[in-house]
Amino acid sequence: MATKNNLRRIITAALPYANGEIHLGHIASTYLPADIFARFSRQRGYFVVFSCGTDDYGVPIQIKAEQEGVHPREYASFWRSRDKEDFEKLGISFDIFLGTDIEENIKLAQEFFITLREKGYIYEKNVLQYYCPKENRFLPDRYVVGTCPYCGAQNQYGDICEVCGHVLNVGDLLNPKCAICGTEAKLKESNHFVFALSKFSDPLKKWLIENERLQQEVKNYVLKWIEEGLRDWDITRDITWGVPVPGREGKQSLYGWFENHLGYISITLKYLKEKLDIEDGVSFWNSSEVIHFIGKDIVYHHYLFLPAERIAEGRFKLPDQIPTRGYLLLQNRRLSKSRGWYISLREFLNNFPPDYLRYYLTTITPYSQADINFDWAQFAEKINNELISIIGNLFVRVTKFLEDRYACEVPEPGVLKQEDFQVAQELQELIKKYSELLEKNEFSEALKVCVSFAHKVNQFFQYNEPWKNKELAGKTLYLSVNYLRSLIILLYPFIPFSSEKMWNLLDLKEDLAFNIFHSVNNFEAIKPGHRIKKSEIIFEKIPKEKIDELTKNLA
Ligand code: B3M
Ligand code: ZN
Repeated sequence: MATKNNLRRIITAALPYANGEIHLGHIASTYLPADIFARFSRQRGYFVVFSCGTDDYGVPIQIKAEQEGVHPREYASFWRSRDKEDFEKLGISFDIFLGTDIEENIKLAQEFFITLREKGYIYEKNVLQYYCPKENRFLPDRYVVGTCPYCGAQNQYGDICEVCGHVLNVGDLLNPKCAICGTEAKLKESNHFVFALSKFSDPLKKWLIENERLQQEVKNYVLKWIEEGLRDWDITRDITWGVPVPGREGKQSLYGWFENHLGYISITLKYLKEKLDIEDGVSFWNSSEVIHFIGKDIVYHHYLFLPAERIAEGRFKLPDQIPTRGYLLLQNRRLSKSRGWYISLREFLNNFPPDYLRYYLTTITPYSQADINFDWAQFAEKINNELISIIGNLFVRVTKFLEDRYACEVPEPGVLKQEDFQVAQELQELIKKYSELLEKNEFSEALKVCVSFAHKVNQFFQYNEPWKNKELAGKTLYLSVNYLRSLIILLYPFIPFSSEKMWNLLDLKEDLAFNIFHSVNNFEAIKPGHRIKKSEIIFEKIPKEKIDELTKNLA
C-alpha cells in the first residue's frame, strides 16, 4: 500500500438512486470520467480511495417498493447489487460500493443535524407542505407536479426544475397537482426543520472564488445564484423511508439531499476503517485531495448544499474539485426512460466489449457542461477506424513481426541515429501533454494524444521498412515494442481490459495499474532478449449490419 509520495486522492462519483438501471447517460457524465481519473491517479502513485454507493432513501424508492410488495430496504439492496455488478462489468474500479442506508451514514447524518442545530443553523418552522385533499396525505417533492415559476417549464417536480436547474421550495410551483391522482394539491401546515443556507453566502462565495481547481463555467452560474440570494432550505419530510430526524423518529426523515452526499464521507470512512484499519478517517479525509464527479443536473446540491453543510459542521474539508459534465443525448434526442429512448448499460454490454463503450464515450465527452450525443454510426466509425485501425493494428503489426521474424524475441537495437532521437523526443512531448491534460480533466483531448502517439509510432515503423531493410529492422522492432509499452500505459485509464491484454501479450511483469507512470517515458524498459507471447488480435470490427439493427431497435 506504500506509495511513492504518499499523496492521497479521495474520488467519488454521484450516488445513483436505488430504483432503476444504470444507463449510458450516467456513465458518460459521471462514472467513466471518475474511473479514468482514479485509474490514472493510481498509475501516478497516488493512494486512491474511489468510493460510491446507491442513494437509497426517498419517496420514489418507498413507493416503488410498496408497489412490488417488498420493504424499501430490500428493494434498495436489489439495485445496489445490480448496479455494483454493472459497474464492475464496465471496469469502474470502485474500491468500495455501498449505499446511504448504512448505519454509519445514518449516524453521520444525525450528527450533522444535531451539530447544525446546536450551532443555530437549523431552526424550526411551520412550513407549508403540499397535500392531496383526496388521498388525505402529504405529498413530498416527487409527488407533486406543476409549472416552474422561473422558466415556465411544465410538468416539473416540487423540488427542482429539470429544465432550468433552479431548486424549488414548497409553494413555488404554479398549478401544483398530485402526481398520483391529479387532484389539485393544497398547501397545509406542518412543523419542520430548516437549514439556514442564506447564512453561508459569504463563505461559499469565498470558497468558489479562491479555489482555482473548480470548473470556471460552473462557478460563474453558481456565483450568480448566490448573487440572486440564497434561500433557507427545508430539510425534513413527512416520510418514513429515510434517516430519522432526531427526536421525530418514525414520523419524519431528513430530506435525501441533506444526507446523501454525506454518504461520500461515511462510505469512505467505513472503507478506511474496515479494509485498511485506519481509525482516524477524519484526518485522512482532511489530508487528501477530495474530488466529486457529477452530472450537471445536480450542480446546485453539490456546489451549495454540500459545501454549506460541511462548513457549518466543521470537521470535513471541502472538495478540491467537482468535475461536472453534461447530459447525454441519444441520436440527438433527450433520453427518456418512459418512452424507451435510452440504452441501459447492461444491454449495451450484452452487445459489445466494455472498452468499446469506454473508448467511444471518452471521445465524445468534453470537460464541460455541453450536452453529448451518442450516435450509433459514429460509435462504429470511432471503433473501427480509430481504435482498431490505428491502435489495434499497430499492436498486431509490431507483435506479429516480432513473432514471424524474431521468434518472439526482442532484437538488439544496434546504433541509434539522430532521427530516432527526434521521434523519441516527439513522443516524449506527447506524453507530457497527455499527463497535463489528464490532470486537467480533459480526457477526450488526452485520448486524442494517445491516437497521435500510435500514429507516430506507426509512421516510424513504416518509414524504416523493417521488412526490406534488415539493417534497420533490429532497431525498429526494439524501439517499436518499447513505444507500444508506453502506449499501453497511456491507454490503460481509458481501455483497461484491452490494455491489460496487450500488456500480458508483451509478457510484461510490472503492475500496469499502480505506480507505473514514472516509467512511461522510458523507451528502453523492454530489453533485447525479452520474449513476448504469440501475437493476437485485440479487437473485432463492428459489422455494419449490427449497427443498422441496433439503430432500428431503438426507434
Ligand atoms: N441520487 C441524483 C442522481 O442520481 C442523486 C445523486 C446523489 S449524489 C450525493 O443523479
Ligand atoms: Zn425552470
